[in-house]
Amino acid sequence: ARVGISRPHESAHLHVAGEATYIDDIPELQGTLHCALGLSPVAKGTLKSADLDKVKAMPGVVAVLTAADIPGSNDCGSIVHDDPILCDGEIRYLGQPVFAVIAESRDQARRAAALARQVLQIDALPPVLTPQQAHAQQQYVVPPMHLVRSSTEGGAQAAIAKAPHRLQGTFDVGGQEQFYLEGQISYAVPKENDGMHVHCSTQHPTEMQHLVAHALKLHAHHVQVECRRMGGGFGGKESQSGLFACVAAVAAKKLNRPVKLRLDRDDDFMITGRRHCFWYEYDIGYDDEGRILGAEVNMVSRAGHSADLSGPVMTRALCHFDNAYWLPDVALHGFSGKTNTQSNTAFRGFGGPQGAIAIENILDAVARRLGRDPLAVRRANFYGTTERNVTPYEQTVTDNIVHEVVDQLVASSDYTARREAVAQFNAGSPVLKRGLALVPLKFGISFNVKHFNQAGALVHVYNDGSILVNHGGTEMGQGLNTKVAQVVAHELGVSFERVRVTATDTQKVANTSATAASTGADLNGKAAQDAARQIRERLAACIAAHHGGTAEEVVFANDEVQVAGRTLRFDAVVAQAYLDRVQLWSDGFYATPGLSWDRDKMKGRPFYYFAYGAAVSEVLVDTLTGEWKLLRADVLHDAGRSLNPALDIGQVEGAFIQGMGWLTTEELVWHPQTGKLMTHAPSTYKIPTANDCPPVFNVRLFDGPNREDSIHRSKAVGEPPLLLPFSVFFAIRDAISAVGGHRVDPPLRAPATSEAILSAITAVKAAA
Ligand code: MTE
Ligand code: LUZ
Ligand code: MOS
Repeated sequence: ARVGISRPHESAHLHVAGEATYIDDIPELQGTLHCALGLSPVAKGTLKSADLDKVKAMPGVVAVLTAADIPGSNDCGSIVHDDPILCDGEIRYLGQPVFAVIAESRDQARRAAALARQVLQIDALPPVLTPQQAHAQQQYVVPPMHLVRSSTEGGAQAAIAKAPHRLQGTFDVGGQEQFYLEGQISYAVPKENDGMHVHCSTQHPTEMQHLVAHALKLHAHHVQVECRRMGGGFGGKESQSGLFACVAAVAAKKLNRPVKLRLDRDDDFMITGRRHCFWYEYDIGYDDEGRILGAEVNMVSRAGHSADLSGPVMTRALCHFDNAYWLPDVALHGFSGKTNTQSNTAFRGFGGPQGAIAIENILDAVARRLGRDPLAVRRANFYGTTERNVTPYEQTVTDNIVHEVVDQLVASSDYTARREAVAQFNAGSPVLKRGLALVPLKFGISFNVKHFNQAGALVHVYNDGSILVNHGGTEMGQGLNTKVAQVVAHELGVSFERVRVTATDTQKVANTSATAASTGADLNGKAAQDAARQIRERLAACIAAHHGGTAEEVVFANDEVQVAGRTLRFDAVVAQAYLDRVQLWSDGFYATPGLSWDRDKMKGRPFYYFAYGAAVSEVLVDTLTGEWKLLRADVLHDAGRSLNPALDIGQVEGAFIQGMGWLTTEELVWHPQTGKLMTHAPSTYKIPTANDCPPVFNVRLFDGPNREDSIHRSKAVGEPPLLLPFSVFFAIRDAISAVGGHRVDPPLRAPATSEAILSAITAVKAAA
């Protein structure tokens, strides 16, 4: 078997040797020019004038372009078309690109672009910066959404009113910068007869192709977009690589020279959006066991100046408020607040984490009020397997394994004994407090936009027996190409080394979806399998015709082919098939079955299946300084029958630490008057480092196949584990709760920075 086994990432040896080619490593063509963007120094207003002659006079500058230079539409919006490439007169956020400088060198372009602060005359208006402000003004980027399920007469409010206990409150969760190591970059090369070839670091080459074609007033067939790999995407290159692809292409077209646009890290922070911060208002009814009987929740996100993917992000947030819990009566309302900030976008989890952390925070608060272990309250609310198993959006949960996952993790992590030990430690330790928390997850797999759930692939078997695979997915470090190559090798019964995967290219597979929603291997793996299966069947028919027996009896394994009692080399079979004029290449296609979604009612089956997992974290908090440490984390995660356990464990570990950063150290601060993002570099924006990994980090995969017919019964693994570090946040909350003898519910916001921890401790002490 070539699937189900651990093997290194197909480019690992190139990554570690610095030999993997990223866009900036492509040798530059003669005549290449460099681009930098002039950014608005004001968050909201009207552009009055721009003295661009001053910019043009700078050394090395070849041209300065504005919106007027775009031959087609000045729009790089994805889904909703409300996103100008360059400012059209209305200033929407501080950092918005207003003009593009094209110069002989990158340094010259950047120096000239930096004149933006001096040459732009803007009539400034006060900006709207927070989700609360936008909500108060009913200013949204997409219409409000409502997900309602009523089991009780009168719905959620009636259920809350009747419930034995009631909890009302608010909660704040911050945004997060993707911080891909390779920043946004595009290199556009004009081709003959109106052609344009764009090398772009993007999760979505097809979308880039469309945006560039529209901007240049060309057709899709004029534009080729190619990406061998990204140095990380994390959702940040799903739609937002578009602006840079368009600017580079517009400049290349206008000047008829190759143009490269590579952002500086600070500019990347100032221009592009990130994970949406959320603000919640909730009203909950619950019983003595902590079971949630009714929930009415407002979720308000900071969408930024345009829609981008904020609508689908909010849909996923609303569809993940249930997490692993059955909620009979809910009324959930999603508001995507329009603010004068960068346009927020996809980030690992795509609103799912923001939806699920709200119910987790509520359950934690309910447990504190009842004086019960939060794990007991969580368990009391779990989805059942045959009843209590319909989600608020009316999808039946048929694959629930949350009970098994949690039971196994409770045992392997020694949860019960450690809960005791933590209590004992805290009883004797007035300053340092320990905290422990176990949090489960359930995450829906499929794009919540149905037609995105399709993929194509192209497999070539050359007549020397070597194999080349191309598919619509993109490689961003997650190991997609490795998994797809494994699937093809398995299907043709050949060694992994025989299969080579090439760059994603819009001229090879057309009309692809973003590599997103964790569906890369599910979709492209199936499409590549389909292509490989067709070639195998043709080879089998050919070789059976020579040696006897039926095509169905031919076995492909270990680079050999068994037919009618003989064993032939795979190469020899391929060579024979070529002589027989058998087609040795094939396309393949896949569309996820069984999906349905009514956008207006927010009901249907948006997900093919669910991925599950759970984590236990133990922390130590210094209650005088707010400093803390993760002492130990235990994870059990469901990747179905993993295609490659080593890659999947890498994804789980990476997502855990990345999610921990979101919930603890990564804080975004916009200046309350000017609207300037103050945390626009690693000096002030703190992502986790190797030192933040816990000294004990036990990560295991749950053993069990996907109940749906996914590729080799595996499950998507890219995003779901981002929810695992909720356990870190709630362990910190548990330690703070210990300060008040667990009699006061800590008002802790995320990220739980040391400042936030101290402020929660102060509040707990005051109330205790
Ligand atoms: N892993 C690495 N190393 N780099 C990335 O950029 N992106 C994540 C996840 N894991 C990412 C990653 C996100 S946001 C998604 S949606 C999935 O990978 C996409 O890839 P997949 O569908 O092939 O899992
Ligand atoms: N839905 C989703 C989407 O669940 N994940 C995504 O990444 C996405 N992207 C675009 C539109 N819908
Ligand atoms: Mo991932 S946020 O779906 O790119």
